[in-house]
Amino acid sequence: DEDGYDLWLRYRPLAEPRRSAVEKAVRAFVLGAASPTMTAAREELERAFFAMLVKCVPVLDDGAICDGAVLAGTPENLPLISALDLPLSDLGKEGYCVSSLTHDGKRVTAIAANTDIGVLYGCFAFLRHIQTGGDPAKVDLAAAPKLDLRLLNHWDNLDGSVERGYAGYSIWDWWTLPDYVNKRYIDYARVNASIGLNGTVLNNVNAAPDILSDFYLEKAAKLADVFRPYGLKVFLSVNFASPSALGELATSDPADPAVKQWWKDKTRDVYRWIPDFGGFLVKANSEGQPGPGDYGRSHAEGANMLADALAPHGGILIWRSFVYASDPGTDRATEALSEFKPLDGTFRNNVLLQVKNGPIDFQPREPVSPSFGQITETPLVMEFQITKEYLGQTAHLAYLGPAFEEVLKFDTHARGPGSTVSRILKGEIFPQKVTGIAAVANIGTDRDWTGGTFNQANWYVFGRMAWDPDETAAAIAEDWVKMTFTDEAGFVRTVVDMMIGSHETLVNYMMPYGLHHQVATSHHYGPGPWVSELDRPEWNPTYYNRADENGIGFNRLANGSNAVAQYSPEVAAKFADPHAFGERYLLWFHHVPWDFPLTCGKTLWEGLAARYDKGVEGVAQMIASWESLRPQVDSQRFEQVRAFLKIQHREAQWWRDACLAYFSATSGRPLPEGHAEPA
Ligand code: GCW
Repeated sequence: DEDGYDLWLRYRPLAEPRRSAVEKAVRAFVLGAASPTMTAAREELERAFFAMLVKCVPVLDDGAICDGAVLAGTPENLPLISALDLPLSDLGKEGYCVSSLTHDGKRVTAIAANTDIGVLYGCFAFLRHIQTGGDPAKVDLAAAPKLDLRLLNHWDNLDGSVERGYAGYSIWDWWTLPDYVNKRYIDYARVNASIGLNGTVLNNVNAAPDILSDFYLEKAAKLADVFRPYGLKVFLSVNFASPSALGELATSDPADPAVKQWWKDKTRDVYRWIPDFGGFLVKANSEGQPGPGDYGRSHAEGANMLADALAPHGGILIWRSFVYASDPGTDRATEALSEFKPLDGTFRNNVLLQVKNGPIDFQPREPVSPSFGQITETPLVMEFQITKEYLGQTAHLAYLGPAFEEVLKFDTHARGPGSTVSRILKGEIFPQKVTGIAAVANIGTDRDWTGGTFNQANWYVFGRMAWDPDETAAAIAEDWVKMTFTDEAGFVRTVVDMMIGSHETLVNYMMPYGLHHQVATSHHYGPGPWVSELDRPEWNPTYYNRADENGIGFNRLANGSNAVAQYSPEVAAKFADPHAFGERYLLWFHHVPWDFPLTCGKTLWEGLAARYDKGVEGVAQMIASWESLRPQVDSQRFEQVRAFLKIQHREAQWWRDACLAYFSATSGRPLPEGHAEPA
């Protein structure tokens, strides 16, 4: 049985004839001179092939190559690499190439890069090739990451709890650090390196000021030491009011010279602890967090003060654009851009603005945030959410690959057709000195890290898309399934199909046709479309659905909140067409009568009911698919997924019945004929 701890680095004994084929191609390792990273590479190769071949593969000295040698190194640490004429100049600092070739009459595999970390990434690429059934004697891989910063954001609190975490407690044990290094920290770094992630923000954006005390910095420094060989840089979230909150100054006003000096000194301390520290992440003047606005200063004044403290050390300041509630009369969807557009161009050049994928908050489906395309002079970092706060949390199977892909491929038309979000992130539309992408992690102390096997896939797909935002969700799912379960073709097809359809299925039973924020209060679990009594208007589901006897949906057109005007004219025109994009964003942008005719010929009310039914049916189909795979999955993971799918099925019905009951009551309409009876 499997407890899932190994995630996709699940090296299991190979069966014949594959074992012999792999053994023939992997007879010995020839490795570049040792360094912490090269040691990590060597250990990974040894661990993996020992497990897959059930025998030790020897490490040979440089020069002594044989048939089946695997050479891993850089031109500097393994001179042989220079003799091989590999396309290293295209690979940059983190890229790799892995090639089967003949050298001195010997058939060898070269894993080559310009840097040690590139070699480690190349080793993982070679292992993936083997794990996914590739020919061990015919390898031809070359890749370099398309984005510079590829970050996980942990919303981990110093007391060990995780905000919006559904997989146990924080894996950082602040009590026993720095003396005790849990092996899990090393595995965490390995796993992230295996998908090319290169940075991690250790603590919650709702940041405790204490993280900047020496007491915690020493612990964070220990984690940085553990992660360093794996290319993973440490970043910290900081509380904007730290100087005053820590009792060291009377104010945290960014215009105060003492405050500026405090941050300079503090930042210098941080770099003393962590010489290659990545930078700070800040949530300011958002949901009660302090910020420059508390002192009448702008986001730019606040961000620039911190950027100035970081600049001498080469550090990066990532400022979040997730702000709202400036004025209760304003459409929340417009607030981030309205706040930051006027500041565009006024940030220091080591400031990056981190923008959530949609304009509200990680809803099952949102149109792209208008900041992508409209913020043109400040580098943007995408913020996705891996943890499924609004998507069924632990148990619901929702593979996020297609959702990420939908956002990354979206054409903003910011500089004519082809101005996709992916290209904006890569700096191809507006020049960016540094590029990046981040996602809120779903990692915790659960044995399987993520509280369920299929949640692992969301960590995996984020890493792969961070490395290459143009990869497809389907191709990545296929790799993940092969590495996590088996590469048997029928099995892979069935599971990939389940995964690819799962996000749309969830949208259908939770919030079809562009509905959003229909969740119960605060924990965000389960339906609550009727909730209307919360103090902040923009927290109420009724604020978003606007359902009454006449119709439903949020009018964001020119005669409504005019949020469409924040997009380029081409995109705005499409959003203004209710039928565009397969009616995916219909009720996001339009308030329509219940009898509004849909493309399919149904009225909106009939269509809505049909979508909820379809969502429930989609889960039933996933159950049937999964049941058919029982013989091919170990019982532990099989039973967990099966039990989770049953929960999901029950809760899909709950969503459907609760939402339709509410909309039926508000519209005064009976459930459409033929609609499934409430469960
Ligand atoms: O998604 C919402 C969450 C908050 C979170 C906030 C944010 C960290 O409900 O828990 O706080 O967004 O992104 O800052």
